[in-house]
Amino acid sequence: MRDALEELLRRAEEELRHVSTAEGLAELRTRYLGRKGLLTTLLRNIGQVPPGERPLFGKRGNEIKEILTGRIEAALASLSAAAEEARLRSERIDVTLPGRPLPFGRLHPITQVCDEICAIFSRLGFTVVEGPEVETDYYNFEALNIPKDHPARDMQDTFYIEDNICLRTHTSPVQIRTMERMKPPVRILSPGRVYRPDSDVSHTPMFHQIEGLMVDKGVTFGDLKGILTYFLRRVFGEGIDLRFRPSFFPFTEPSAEVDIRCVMCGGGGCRVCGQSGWLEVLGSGMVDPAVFANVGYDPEEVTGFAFGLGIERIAMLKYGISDIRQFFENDRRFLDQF
Ligand code: 2U9
Repeated sequence: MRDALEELLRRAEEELRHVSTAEGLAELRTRYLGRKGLLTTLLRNIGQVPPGERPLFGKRGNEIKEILTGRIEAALASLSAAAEEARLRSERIDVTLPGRPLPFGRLHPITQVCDEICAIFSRLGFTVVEGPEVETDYYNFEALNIPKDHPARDMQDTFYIEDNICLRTHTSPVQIRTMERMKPPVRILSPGRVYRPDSDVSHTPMFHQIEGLMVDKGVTFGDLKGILTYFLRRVFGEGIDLRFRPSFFPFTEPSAEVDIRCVMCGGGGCRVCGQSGWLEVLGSGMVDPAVFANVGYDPEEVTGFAFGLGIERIAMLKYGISDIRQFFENDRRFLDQF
């Protein structure tokens, strides 16, 4: 019986040498040391051993059990150490490799032109103010003296969200809100997104506007002309030729549109200026007394001028871009030029 024990140990050690997986080791452990395992069975049959040999048989059996348990544990430990080693090796990072360069972002041309315009006016004492893009009928139209039957109210010119709630069609509501909050003197600039249901080479349903407003005692049409002339010279160059042409807006009286000599043909007439030699760049006027009354300003006390321009239009003229939709296609070949 003692020989059977030694033979079992020899066989188990021989098998251990050939097992190289955790599953194989687990199987071997069950087969030898499990409840119905070879060693367990042998020890359970101790009754067949002559009584005098039983103590030694039992002692040796337990030793073999410990030897095998130890060997299996050691083999398992060295397997998992090897696996860990392989994992570390495969995940090794070469920290000496140069980093991958990230492409730098840049400001969108509309943002650049907007910033440029804001910088020019901030030197003249104008402060930038912003406001909601979803507006009430009152702030977008009523307060600006745009009556209920005005064509600009038609569904085709305004995105309505519900009755009396629309996407702002201009940034003028920001000026109304600001005047409600502060007393004159007011010198503000309101850049931002505006929305109108138009779409062609010179219109997109969303575009960007900047409006300006200056209100104080004694502001005149001369101030309007002086400031807008200074502004347009800064943007389009000192040598630019411009003219103030009478116009009409419900919120200004008198009103004027400002044209610059065509940057494409120099005034001779071309497709861009519709053969007129002039390009319209902005609208302006003296704030209508009815608008002042709506915000609680006394039209007998203060006067003011306002103007509005489309940023896309200014950028298109400045850079000679013929299709406004290019600003919104996010084509890097286009955007990277600015
Ligand atoms: C208040 C009072 C008056 C803003 C003005 C214009 C003329 C104008 C257009 C230019 C091109 C809009 O983007 S565009 O289509 N704007 O012609 N805007 S006067 O007048 C105001 C604004 C606010 C309280």
